[in-house]
Amino acid sequence: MKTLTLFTTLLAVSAAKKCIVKPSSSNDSGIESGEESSLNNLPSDPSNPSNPSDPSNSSDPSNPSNTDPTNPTNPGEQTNHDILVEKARAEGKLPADFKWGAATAAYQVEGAWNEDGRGESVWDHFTHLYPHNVEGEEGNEDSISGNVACDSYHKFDEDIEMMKIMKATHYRFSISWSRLFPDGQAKKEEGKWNVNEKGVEYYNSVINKLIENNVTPLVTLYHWDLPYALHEKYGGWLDYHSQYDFANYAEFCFETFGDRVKNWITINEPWVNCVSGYRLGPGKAPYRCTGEAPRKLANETEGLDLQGGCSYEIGPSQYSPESEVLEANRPPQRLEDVWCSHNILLAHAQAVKVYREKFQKEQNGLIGITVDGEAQIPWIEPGMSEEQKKINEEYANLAAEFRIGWYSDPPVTGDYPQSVKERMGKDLPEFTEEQKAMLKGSSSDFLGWNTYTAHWAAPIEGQTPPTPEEANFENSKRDMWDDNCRGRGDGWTCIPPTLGSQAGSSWNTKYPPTIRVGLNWFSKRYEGLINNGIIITENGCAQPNAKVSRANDEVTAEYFKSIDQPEYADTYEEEIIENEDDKNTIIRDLYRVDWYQQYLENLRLAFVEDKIDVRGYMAWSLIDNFEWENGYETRFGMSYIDFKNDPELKRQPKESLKFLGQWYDENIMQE
Ligand code: GBH
Repeated sequence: MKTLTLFTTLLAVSAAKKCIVKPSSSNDSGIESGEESSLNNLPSDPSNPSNPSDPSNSSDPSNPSNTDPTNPTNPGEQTNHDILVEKARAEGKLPADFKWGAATAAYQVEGAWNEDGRGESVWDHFTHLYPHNVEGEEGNEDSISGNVACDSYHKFDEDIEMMKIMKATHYRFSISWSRLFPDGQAKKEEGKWNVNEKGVEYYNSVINKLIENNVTPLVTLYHWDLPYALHEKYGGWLDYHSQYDFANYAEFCFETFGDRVKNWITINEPWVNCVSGYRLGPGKAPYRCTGEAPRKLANETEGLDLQGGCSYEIGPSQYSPESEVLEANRPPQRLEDVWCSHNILLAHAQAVKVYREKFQKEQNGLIGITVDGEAQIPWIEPGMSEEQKKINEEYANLAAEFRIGWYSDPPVTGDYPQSVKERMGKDLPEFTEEQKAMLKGSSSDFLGWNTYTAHWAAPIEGQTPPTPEEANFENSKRDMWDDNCRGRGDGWTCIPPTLGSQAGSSWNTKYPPTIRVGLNWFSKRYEGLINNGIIITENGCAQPNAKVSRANDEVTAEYFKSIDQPEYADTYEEEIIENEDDKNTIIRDLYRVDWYQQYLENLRLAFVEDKIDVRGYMAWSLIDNFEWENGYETRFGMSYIDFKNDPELKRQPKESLKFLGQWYDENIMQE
């Protein structure tokens, strides 16, 4: 273990000092880049007049030190938050109103999938229909679905005990839409909602228990568990009606829980929901695959073979009011992920509109979206010319506009990035003027960002950007490389070097400056447009396990030494790897401790030195849980659950959970 401990301490210091990789220089934010920029018509007034009400003066009643947000109508005036920030920066710490906690999602933890009137979600339906799409024990349905998961539906008290160990001030959880509205359609008739009362009881008790325990709820309305009924009715997010059903469901939640919930996230990770669910192969429900699946299951998805797990099962869909109605049970189509993204962004905006118009003034809460996306690191090689470095920096920004800006620009600035529009051509749906006005500022209260891994970016040699005539989905990124491996063998296997060491999930590599690079990127790009900063709504890793290949370690280490960043020549000893038969290897999660230590140090520096307005950090995840297609043995939790042998599903704190409690004491101001 020596190597790791030593490495951990060294790293905390050196990562902190050296490794902020700046986003590309002159052209980095896309804002000042003149004609090229989608953002050159930004309003000068950050208070977003397009929003019917603004969230000024709201406060978080359950957290008295937290007098969010700043008051945009008096920009000169010092708020309570500003004072806390000043005090904290002077001590090199995070402020006393920093939102500190852990995150989970309903389908991954609740279980009780068919109890008390809960309706089926796409995840119930598709894990049951295609059991081979999830890693687990053949024939053991509970091991390949969220049927039981952590049973938080019955064991929420135990989850709270875990929060206390890390000294959480906040807890991020999601509401299962189909637990409240089994058919997905919330309706209010004669003052009464058609809601499943048992579901309401459950979330009321979760919220009340949190508040009793001084933990502030941060609630996600949608974390990928679309009611199956809406998939069957109109193909879910492919149909533009989904935005209205989502807004109705959201309205119920604001009306019912908004007296106590002051922090709302509309949608979790629209990219993953749409790209993994509707294009990349059968990783995520509803298992639509357009055959592209470059990195996974390439053979099995050939010919859109149902046995490969791609599903034709879908309702008739109308992408937009102008589109034709596509027939039910059709094979997956080109651009489904693009339309899903379009409609889910509109759904977010519709829900925010409801909140702003009917609830925010009175309830004084905040609302925003959570996007995911790898911060993009310009590829460098020893001896690379300054000119090439510059080009790579430009491509890093371009790659970030595709990967992140596609989802974060519309809710902030009101439209897709200019680069995405130009390169996608007619394949990118357009927002109407009315929709742009509705989108603009819809995440101006705060922006949520889930950050795990970074990607390198650079142009691809011999390729040119698409001309306007060539602009379409397929050509849009043809000259752009962005990945955390240098290359991909047989469509999936990673060719080293990798960007950081391999954690316990194939895509999950450890590169701690990620968080600082990304925070700087957002902050530049949206300067003056987000009133209450950025919240890291997820960050974490799966401890390396038996499934992880370490074949790349050496080449990766050599590479980082060759570019003078030896601190990322990350190596760890065999004993760090989880062994399902020895729970000590799982509880002593030193790889994860090191991850948190380094990422948090980068977060601290982003706040203290770069003066980034970052307001919260939610670790993923509080407890081991259902890791989607990777099942239960890819563990992101800071509390151990022995899913295989313990029918009680007892939670046991790992080292990392205690480490976070200690980090809180040492790095966050107490007043
Ligand atoms: C989060 O997303 C989820 O919100 C959470 O539910 C989940 O449990 C947690 O991660 C851990 O996985 O290889 O090209 O397909 C993580 C963000 C972004 C990570 C996309 C995986 C895969 C890219 N994800 N990434 S690709």
